[in-house]
Amino acid sequence: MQKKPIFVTRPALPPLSEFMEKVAAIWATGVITNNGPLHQELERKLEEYLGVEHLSLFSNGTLALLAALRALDITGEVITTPYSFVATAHAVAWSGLTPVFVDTVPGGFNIDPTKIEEAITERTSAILPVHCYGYPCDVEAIAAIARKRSLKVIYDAAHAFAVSHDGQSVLNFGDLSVLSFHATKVFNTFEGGAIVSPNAEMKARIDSIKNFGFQDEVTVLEVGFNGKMSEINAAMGLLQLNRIDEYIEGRRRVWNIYSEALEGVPGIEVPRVPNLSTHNYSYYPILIGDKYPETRDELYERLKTEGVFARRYFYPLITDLNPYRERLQDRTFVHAGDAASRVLCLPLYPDLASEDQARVVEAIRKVM
Ligand code: T4K
Repeated sequence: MQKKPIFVTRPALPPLSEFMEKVAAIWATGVITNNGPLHQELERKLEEYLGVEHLSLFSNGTLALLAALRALDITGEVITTPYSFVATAHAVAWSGLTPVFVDTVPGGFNIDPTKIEEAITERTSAILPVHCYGYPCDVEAIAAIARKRSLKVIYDAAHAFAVSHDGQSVLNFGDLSVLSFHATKVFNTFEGGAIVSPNAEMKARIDSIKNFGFQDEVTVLEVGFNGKMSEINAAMGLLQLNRIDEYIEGRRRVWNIYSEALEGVPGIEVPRVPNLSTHNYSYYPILIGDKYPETRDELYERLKTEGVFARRYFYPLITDLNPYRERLQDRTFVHAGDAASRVLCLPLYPDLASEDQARVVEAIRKVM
């Protein structure tokens, strides 16, 4: 008999009745998009919850990345990481800019600040690091380089919802931070995203860029696009926000069960919670080493036959994908390559049933 599939994630969903009430309210007003009341309420409530001052909602994280690059007038080359979802590099390339890839730290998943300076040229204008799996980058080292070399920093914080660093939101570091509210994320609005800005002027420019560049009915300030979030997505966000602490707590519970069950299994490296930050438990990336009887890919394939759909985020490296391979400078990505060849993200979501999680653990342990 085919086993019930267990996916890498399932979206947390509010009760349908609550959602339908919100839908009815939208129907009653007839305001379904363009900075409607729910959109405004969600921006305010997210600012409050996340501990940030100025947040602009978007229809997805990728468009938010494009708007962030435009809002800071980035030109030429952008230093980024090969170890991410392809959207990070796509946003740079789609903007007509050149991504310049820098390796990740040994034993970690984020860009290595000690390798950034050697990648800077006279064309470099920004750094686009990723807080991969919600682990904060070395924001202090990156800020020091940016200051010294007059570069802008945009954090791809798609995984970093509700993550704090050194006592404050990690979204307050850098010039801008970009979030994703996709279905697979800790906080989802079906599709969605946001930019966190340091001041009201920057938020106003970003809000204009995502609305075709309009300032008012008759004034278009610049070439913008349509990146607006609809009222239906905002309604979903408001309901999700009511339960977000519960969702994160559910994730923490699942995370801890994995760590207890897998710690000490030869050849399995379990992820650590970073000391200085409040974590969101967005992913559970294990690294498969030589002492495990199967390679990562053998394990990945076998798990699938057992109905466990773990994912190799982020394999292949972006630098091994067709659009980027040919642009490669003379650089190697030893540590990012090592992580990409050994990583496996295990199923993790707030209401992962304990018997399903036990199936995942058993499938991993049984070849020992
Ligand atoms: N920067 C970073 C660092 C990112 O990770 C991402 C997105 C972005 C930027 C761009 O943000 P957005 O423009 O997406 O807002 C997923 C997501 O589509 C993507 O948002 C995410 N990163 C990436 C890491 O993962 P896939 O192709 O792996 O998704 P998919 O459809 O295979 O879904 C994985 C599993 O989730 C499915 O097996 C089942 C479950 N699922 C998925 C969806 C969509 C559901 O249960 N329900 C659903 O509706 O990319």
